[in-house]
Amino acid sequence: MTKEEILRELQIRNLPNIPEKASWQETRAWILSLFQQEEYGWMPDVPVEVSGQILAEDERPACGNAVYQKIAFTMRWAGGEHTFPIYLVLPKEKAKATFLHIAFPLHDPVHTMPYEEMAERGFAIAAVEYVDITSDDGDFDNGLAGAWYQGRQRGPEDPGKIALWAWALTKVIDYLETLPLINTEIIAVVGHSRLGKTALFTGLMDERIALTISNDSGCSGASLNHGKQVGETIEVITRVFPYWFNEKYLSYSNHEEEMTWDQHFLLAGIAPRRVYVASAAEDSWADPLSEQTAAEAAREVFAKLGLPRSFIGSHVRPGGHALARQDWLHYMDYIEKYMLDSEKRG
Ligand code: GTR
Repeated sequence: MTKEEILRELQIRNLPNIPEKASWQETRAWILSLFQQEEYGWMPDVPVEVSGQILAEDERPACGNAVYQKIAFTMRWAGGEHTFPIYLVLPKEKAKATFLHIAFPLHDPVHTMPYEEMAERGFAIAAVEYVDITSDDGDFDNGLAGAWYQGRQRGPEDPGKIALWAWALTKVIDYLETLPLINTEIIAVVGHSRLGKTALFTGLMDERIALTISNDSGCSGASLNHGKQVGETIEVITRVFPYWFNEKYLSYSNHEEEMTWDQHFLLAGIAPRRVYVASAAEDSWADPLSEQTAAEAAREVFAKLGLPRSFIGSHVRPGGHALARQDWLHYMDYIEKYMLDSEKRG
């Protein structure tokens, strides 16, 4: 798709504007509340202690002698705790940047992670298989959901599964901050599809994340609801996956055009930190044109804050719905080009 097509979409979609508050800080706080209140649910707000125990460790000669570790990570709060694995790949020297990957099961060949290449280029990886946090279904009695709710009935504003996965990721960052070989100045959170939605919400919530990467996140991720012509709608997603969201979001089903907000608010709300919106040309269910139009709408907000276009990176690669090697190469190139060499920032 061309830039002209995206700009034309932006004109015809008639998107709502973000209400301006006295300062960007206030606007951002308003956006944060909006997405917790209306879509994903309120992220639990309790003090959490984190710890990690190395379960397995070895050196990987095939990827620049990077060290691989499997960690048993525990998050603990007054009255509850949950333990799940984090998979770490640590380059020999302190990493130039760290990918925090909220991943589908890593043995699934559709969801590539070229960790050898990543480690050789000096990136650290912290990967979490999302269902180890809590299951991807309407059961709130297992994993982190079970430990948090402890059989309590979920209220209309309480977190759904996306918010719980995101909450866990913010706590993983607490732990990563204790590891000397990890670079926490440049943390890039990455997720694909439902986990792209999760990555976006995590990036909105946690200001320690320097780059938030949405890979084919689609409906209720980077895609817009206003002017929807193709792909998944709120009606479909809340019917098939109601447990990803809070109850409030279900009320927007078939009322998209009346909404006073849309998903570009989420992308914009991450400013002044960076965002990357990746799409796949044949991924019509996620609606690549809509994802890129949202990125363009958010760029307008970034521009008002004096941030250059490149603060929202993007690509549309050929092919279908997947987190492909080509996507990872784009992410590494982007970080190297815009975030590592301070003279080139901008
Ligand atoms: C689909 C869902 C999408 C997307 C996708 C995925 O079935 O409708 O919103 O999240 O799953 O996660 O692969």
